[in-house]
Amino acid sequence: MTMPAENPMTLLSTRFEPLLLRHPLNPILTSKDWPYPINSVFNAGATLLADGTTLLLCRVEDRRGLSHLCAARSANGVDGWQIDNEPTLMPNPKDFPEEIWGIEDPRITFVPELQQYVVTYTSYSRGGPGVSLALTKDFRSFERYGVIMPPDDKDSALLPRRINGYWALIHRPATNLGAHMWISYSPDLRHWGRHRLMLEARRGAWWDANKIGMSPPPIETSRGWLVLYHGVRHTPSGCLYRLGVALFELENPEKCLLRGDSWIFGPEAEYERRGDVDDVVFPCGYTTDADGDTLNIYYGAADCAIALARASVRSLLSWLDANASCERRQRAQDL
Ligand code: BMA
Repeated sequence: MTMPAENPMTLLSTRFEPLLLRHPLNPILTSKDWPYPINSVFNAGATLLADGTTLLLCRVEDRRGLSHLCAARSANGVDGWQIDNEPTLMPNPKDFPEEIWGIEDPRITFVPELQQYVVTYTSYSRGGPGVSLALTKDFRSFERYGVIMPPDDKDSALLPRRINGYWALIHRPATNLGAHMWISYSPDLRHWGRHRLMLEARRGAWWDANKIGMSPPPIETSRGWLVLYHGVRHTPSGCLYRLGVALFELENPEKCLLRGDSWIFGPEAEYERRGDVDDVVFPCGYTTDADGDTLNIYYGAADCAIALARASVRSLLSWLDANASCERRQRAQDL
């Protein structure tokens, strides 16, 4: 009998210790917390400011159905949020027509070389979702670079440093043949090329078949870039968004070293299972505690609220060692 490449015995021996622990105060932000009328708040980018404040750049859906971004700041990253009294970054379709139906799902990368935060986000237009980029020093004023990856493309984040002299962007172009994660390189953040397939959606019955996308920006560890990604399972009663993990080579991030076979986090709590879109956990950001190991992962729950789960980099890496198969690239004609 031919064994599938991913060894089922690995799965049978897996003990499902939770790797991401939900915060007891979840959900930590909902529309009720907002200082102006909105429909929902979810999918937030996250970063630590220089003074230790946690900043979330939240996707806020207004009561027309269009999204903008709004900043919320907290001293402990859990409660006491100071939310901007008005939208922080609004779509600007006059100058950026690709934003006509809103801007969504920001990911934040602090780039030491630029001493700025680079925000990549989905700009939604008649052509579909595309990837846009903006720079900021303070999350009050932004320099927009406009659309950097045309539709249909989303789920992007910049790596915080150059790789072999080039900026590297992970993103998720979609075609009717599937939606996989790609990486592209640029000398100046404006012109992108050397596109490479980074991680493929699996096929058939897998939890991450057909459609995957990066979730928060990659986490740099001594063993490689740790990447949390979402897999979308289409079921007769809707989509199921779950989270998996993979590890990529530090100086060659298109090379996958390890990929977990099973998902590590999925919708279970009531606020994840029921909302505007049921059964969705969708992290777009994380911060790291001073111990250098504890991750605070901020995720959208059922497209209605923001929740927090904690994880340990060390545990994620040991779990991958025990539960991952080495990623095998399929031949180009299989795509
Ligand atoms: C994805 C994105 C996310 C959203 C999710 C579930 O395609 O649009 O913003 O949270 O669907 O609706």
